[in-house]
Parts: sequence; structure tokens; C-alpha cells
Amino acid sequence: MCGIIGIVGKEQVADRLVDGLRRMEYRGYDSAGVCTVEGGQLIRRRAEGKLGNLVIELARNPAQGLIGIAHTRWATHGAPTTSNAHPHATEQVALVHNGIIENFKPLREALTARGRKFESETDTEVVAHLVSEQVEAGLSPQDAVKAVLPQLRGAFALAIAFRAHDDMLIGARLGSPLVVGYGEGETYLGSDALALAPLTQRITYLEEGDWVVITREGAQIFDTDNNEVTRPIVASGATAAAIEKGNYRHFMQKEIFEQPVVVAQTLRSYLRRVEQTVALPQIDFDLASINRVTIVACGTSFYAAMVAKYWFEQFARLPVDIDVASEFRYRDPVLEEGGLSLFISQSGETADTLAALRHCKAAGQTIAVVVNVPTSTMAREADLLLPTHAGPEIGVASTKAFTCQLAVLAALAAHLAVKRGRMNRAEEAAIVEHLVEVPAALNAALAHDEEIAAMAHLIAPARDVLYLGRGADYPLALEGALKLKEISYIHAEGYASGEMKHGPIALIDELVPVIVLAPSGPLFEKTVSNMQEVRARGGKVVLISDAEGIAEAGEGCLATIEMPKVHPLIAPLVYAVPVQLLAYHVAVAKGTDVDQPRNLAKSVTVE
Ligand code: HGA
Repeated sequence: MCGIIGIVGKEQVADRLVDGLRRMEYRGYDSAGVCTVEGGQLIRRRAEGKLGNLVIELARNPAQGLIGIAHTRWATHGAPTTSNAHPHATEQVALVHNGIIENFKPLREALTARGRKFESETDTEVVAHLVSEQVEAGLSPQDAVKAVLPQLRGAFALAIAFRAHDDMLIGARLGSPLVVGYGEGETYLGSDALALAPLTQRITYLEEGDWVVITREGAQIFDTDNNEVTRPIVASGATAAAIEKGNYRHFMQKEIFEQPVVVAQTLRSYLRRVEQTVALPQIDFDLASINRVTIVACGTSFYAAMVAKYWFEQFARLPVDIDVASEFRYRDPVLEEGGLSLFISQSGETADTLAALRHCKAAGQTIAVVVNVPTSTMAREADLLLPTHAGPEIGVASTKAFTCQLAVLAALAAHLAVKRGRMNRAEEAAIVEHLVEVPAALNAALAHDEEIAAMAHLIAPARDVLYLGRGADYPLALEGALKLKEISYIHAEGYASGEMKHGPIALIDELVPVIVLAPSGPLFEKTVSNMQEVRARGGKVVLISDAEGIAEAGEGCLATIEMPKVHPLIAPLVYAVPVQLLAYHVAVAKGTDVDQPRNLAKSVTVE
């Protein structure tokens, strides 16, 4: 959320700043802005809405300069208007911010009382005024920033430009990510390595509380106590190639179709095919000694956690608690000694999940993370890093990251089971075989794309949709409902199918389509009974099942979607595909912005 970039360059920067924003647009698209420094002037250009509007504004009013900062916004404080767009500026200072300044109100009141005039409703603008006050009082930019940072509560990644200094920028981070990039006679700041990928592969990840002065010669980094520190320079590995949609209409569609390949890629690093065993990265603690697992995540990653709970309990007989990250810390959870805390996040930067991770670390838990960005903050703070290999996920609605998370979690469940003596060699080999089948099963599920596209018009006019599932397919019902809400704006709810009769069945009528996820198997008959309860009340059912399930219960349904017959372990991965495709095609039928749905953004770096 909110992407920031800064360049101290030897050539013009405006176009390169915009290119950096383009690579971060998935983080927010409420507004965008740049500010360059030239001839003792701050040259600021901002535009409401998508980045294209800023490009038009810059074509009309170019911003010259060899140094500048830029921002793409996901609004937290203040409407998505031009006046709330970053950079926020005074006569002396301009800055961009990712995060929330939680104490902005008292700061703003105090600044107003001192005669400062505000032009936006944002929390961010107070920082511009605070730094400006110090500069106007005669402090150097470094001393000004040093004086202001301790006054800020909340989370921030900042890039600050100074009217009178066309050779340096200052960056700072607390809670939100910020990297420094090193070029040839140029230095950069960015929210992530991907933003800087065309400029440099040489990156320093700033640590919590760090602030940095960048010049053409390099970077000087200071910690929270203002001691100069050295942080390692690493190769970012982020690809400089433009992130393209290829032949697909949307990133989401491309990412749905990438799943067989990226899940195979992910599984390859967790399975030993020849030995038929599950292999985890080397760790220096004994997984057999783990007595309890706490899994914390948000959104789609939380539904992956729900599936994992079924697997960890079933295979490893390990007690598992799962929690939504934004709630976790506030209920003061009981964390027993010897526990493993597992965090799941596509970006590895999700603010709520990161705060929960730090809470557990402080409580002495062993920390494991399943993340798609191996250089992310969570990856760096974990004892056990379990990367997914989904590649960059650009569509705001998560798809391939989810199935890759499930692949890793299934392997982890089997590994824990083996370590705890709950799974013998033959059972482990059988699990490996089932997992190896996943990519082919995903391909078979994707083969129903056209059929799902054709039936999407049955769902598109609905105002409400229900999704039902049982066992490990219940989280998939929740995920299906979330996908539909996110990109088609249709109200949808997921329910454990047995829960219907305890309330939501009151909603059923002929206008509420009910999507039932029911692979044939041990839970099939019970789910079908719940489906009949819906049908008996005039409900219109879309049954997603395999050939056997459809033969048994498909008659009289509004539509059926046939999945390959798979082992129950891998059903959640396979059944993710039809719910993703259904949401996608309904959104396309409704003409919504699939890749950049309203009010949302990716990489949620605010709490
Ligand atoms: N609070 C600032 C920045 C928002 C942000 O970082 N979102 O992820 C604003 O509302 O502009």
C-alpha cells in the first residue's frame, strides 16, 4: 500500500520516477504525484486517480530535475483527491509517506496553534510541517529529521526532499518497508526492490528505526539512536523486465493460469521426488519438540491458514490455533513455551501480520513464515523461512500466491507429521505422490474456463451470493466469497454448509445463487443434504464437484462445474481454481476493474 520512490540522479528523474510508480501501482491507485528539486525550487505535480492522470499532468507541466521523490497512494486519511495526494510540501520541504502517523491530531493542533496552514486532510502533512519548522529555524536537513522522527508515532516510510539541497534526499522507516538502491553515481530509495529493479540490483534493506541520507556518492545510514551503522548490500534478484500481461486481458487472469507452473515450482523445492520424502529448508531447531502451532494471517492468506489447521491436526495431530492478524495481539493470546508461530503473507510486509509476528517473537515463540518475497521484512525476522515461488503477483485479488501457500503448508503438515512420528515412510510417499499430481489437476480445472465464463452471466445480476463447503473445503467457500466481493462488488458470504440451518438459510430465495463446493468423498453426502435444504426453499444451486458427485447430485442444479477427481488432501488447491475463475468472469461480465478494484490495494502496510 502506498508506494514511494526517490532518486538522487545524474540524469533527469521525472520519467524514471513514474516508471518506478508504475511498478508499484498495485500498492495503491487513489492518486499519484512527483516532486523534483531544481534551481532552488520544489517542482510538484500531482493527480487524482490512476497513474495515467499524473502522466498527462506531467506532459502538460513537465518537472525538470536530477533529484526527486514520487508516490502512489492508497488513502487512509483524507479522500482520494489531488489536494490529499503526496508529495506534501511546504516552501522548504516535500515528502512522500507510506504508513499512518497515529498521533497526527495533536501534532496538527500544535502546528496550527503555531500558525502553520494545512492544505490537506492527511496525517502525512504534519511531518512536512514539522521538518519544515526545523529547517526554517536554521537546522540542517539531517538535524531537522533527527529532531522530528522521535515525535512520530505509528508507522512510516518517508522520502524527504529539501528546496535548498539538490544533491540529497533523506529516508526513514519504522513499521513500513524502505530500501536503498545503489547505482553508478546515483542513489535511490524505494518501497521495495521491484520498484528499483530497472535502476539497480544492489540493495540495502533498512532496519526498523533506521534513517538514511542519500547522495550521488552513496548512503549514510543511522539507527534509532542516531548512531551511524553499516547495513549489508545485497543483490535484489528482482526482475527488471517490465511486468506484462502477455496475451491475457488482466493480470488476475494471467496469474490464475500460471498456477500449474508456479505451484509445481514451489513444490519442487519441498519434495524429493526420488526419495519420495518432504524436505524443508535447514533449520537449527527441532520441529519434533513443537507442541502447539499458532497461525496468523489476513484475508486470503488467513483462508490458507484455515486449510492448514485441518491438515496439521489431521496429519501431525498438533493442536493449531488460527487468528486474523488484526485481532491477534489485542486479545492477548496465551502462547505456551515450545510453540511454533506461523505467519502467512504474500508480500511479507503485511503490517498486521508483522506486528503479530513481533508479538510472538517477544513472547519467545519459534517463528516460521510462508511468504512470496524472500527478502521481505517477515522473511528476515523469521527463524524458519518457507518461501512460495509464485513470482510477482500484481492482480490485487490474490490467486496464485494462495495455491502456492497451500502447497507449502501441505508439505509442512506432512513434515511435522513425520517428525512427530505420526506418519510412516509409506504414508509420506503417498502424500508426496498426491502433491505431485497437483499441477496436472490444476490444468484439468483450468480447462473449464470457457464453461465458467459462459455461466458467469447467471451470477452477474445477483445482489447476494452464498458459498458453502465442508471440512477443508469450507475455507474455500470463504475464499470464493471473498474473491467475488473483491472484484465484482457482489455481496457474498461463505458458510460451513452445516451452519446454514442455524441462520443464513433464512436468506435463501430464487434470487440468491448458492455455490456448493463438494468433492465426492467422506463429507459429500452431508454437504449434499445441506444443498437439498437450499433447493427445497427455491434456492438456485451451482454445484462444483467431480464427475461422480455431479452424477449423484447435479440434477436440478442451476449449473454444475466438473473438477477432476482428486485426493481430499489436494482438493482445496484444485477447487481454488473454479472459485477464482467464477469471480473473474463475473467481474468481467459486470465490467469492473478486475486488477485494480475500488478501495483496495495490495501489500497492506498499514494496520
Ligand atoms: N496515511 C497516508 C499514507 C497512506 C498509506 O501509506 N497507505 O498504505 C495517506 O492517507 O495519504
